Amino acid sequence: MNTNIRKVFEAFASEGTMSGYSAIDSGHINATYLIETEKGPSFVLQRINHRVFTNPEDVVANKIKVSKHLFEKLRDRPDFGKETHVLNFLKTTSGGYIHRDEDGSYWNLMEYIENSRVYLKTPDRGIALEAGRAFGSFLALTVDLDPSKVIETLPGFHSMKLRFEQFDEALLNASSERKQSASAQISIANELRQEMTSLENLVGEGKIPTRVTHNDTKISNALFSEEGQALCVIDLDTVMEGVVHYDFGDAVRTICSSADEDEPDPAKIDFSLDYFAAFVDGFLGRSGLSLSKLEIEGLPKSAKMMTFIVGLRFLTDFLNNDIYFDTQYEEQNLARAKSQFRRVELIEENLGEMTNIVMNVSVRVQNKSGTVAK
Ligand code: GN1
Ligand code: MG
Repeated sequence: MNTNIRKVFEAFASEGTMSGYSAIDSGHINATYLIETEKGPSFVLQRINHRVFTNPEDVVANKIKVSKHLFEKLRDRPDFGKETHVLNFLKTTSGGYIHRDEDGSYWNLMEYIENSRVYLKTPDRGIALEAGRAFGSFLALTVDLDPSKVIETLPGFHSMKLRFEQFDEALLNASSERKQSASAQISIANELRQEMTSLENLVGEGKIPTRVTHNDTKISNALFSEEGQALCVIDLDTVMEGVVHYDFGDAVRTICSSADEDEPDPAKIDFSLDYFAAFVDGFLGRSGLSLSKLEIEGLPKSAKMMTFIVGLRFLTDFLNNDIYFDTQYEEQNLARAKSQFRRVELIEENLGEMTNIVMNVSVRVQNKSGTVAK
């Protein structure tokens, strides 16, 4: 698509004249561009993939709702605008936060947070801790936002049952070549089928409270300062009602490994308990997040479950001939699935230690606050 980025940018009521732009390639669904202006601030322009997000207006409404809520909670803090930021969306010249271009594509624009950087992989334990603090704080700050007021833009997004239904359907339609190349991963998925639905059952029984969750807490969705402080959680496309385990588990998937998301060689994939301990310290110990006993107990296992569900989705997309996630090379979705399933194995091996870490940190937090998790 040969989009006129300047024209799209000018549809928004921002100050400044565009001097250049570049694509930010880390996402798998939407297209994102960094817009530079002659003298003023930079911006982030995003085209919402409306094949995936069939109601882009709802996606943007959720992003605005959550950002406004965060802004209200943080605006009076002394570190606001320095070490703490909230995404700031711009309106179009005709009002509203979405621009629809001539091709029918949907766009939204945010201010770029100056002097910030992202990591695709965790470089050290300090970043793991700060990432934990950022994603934990996000949940602590949105705890008073009624989840039913946030629109379910992608129904069943983290539903294991739905993801297995989609996998089963993909298996029925897949080519024999693709099934053959993915045969080991197909077996792993089938073996884990029962175990992986246990959290969903607890949620269904109402035993775990729902809340507003981010739902895509990979390391690249937090911004950091050059000094390594977490500044802001970004990519609010999937904010919806969920449970703490979605955000905790998905974060562990990327934060506790220094391998690429699509690293196909199992020998090159690690799981760092050291990063995990730092992440838990940030998430539970330094974020102000308060959880029930049942929520805390489910955290270690949620890392396995969320890593698995993402792997299952990559595998399903591979079987479907790569129709959902962007791919840069043949078999990338299979490589991504292999890599996630290897992480699942490593998490299983480390589950005992992970449980000790979670329990130790949660006891420390309770002792400090004088409350006991119920
Ligand atoms: C997708 O588009 P991106 O990169 O922010 C996906 C997430 C996956 C992630 C895996 C709407 O996120 O669910 O966890 O890829 N988003 C959607 O990297 O499906
Ligand atoms: Mg995302």
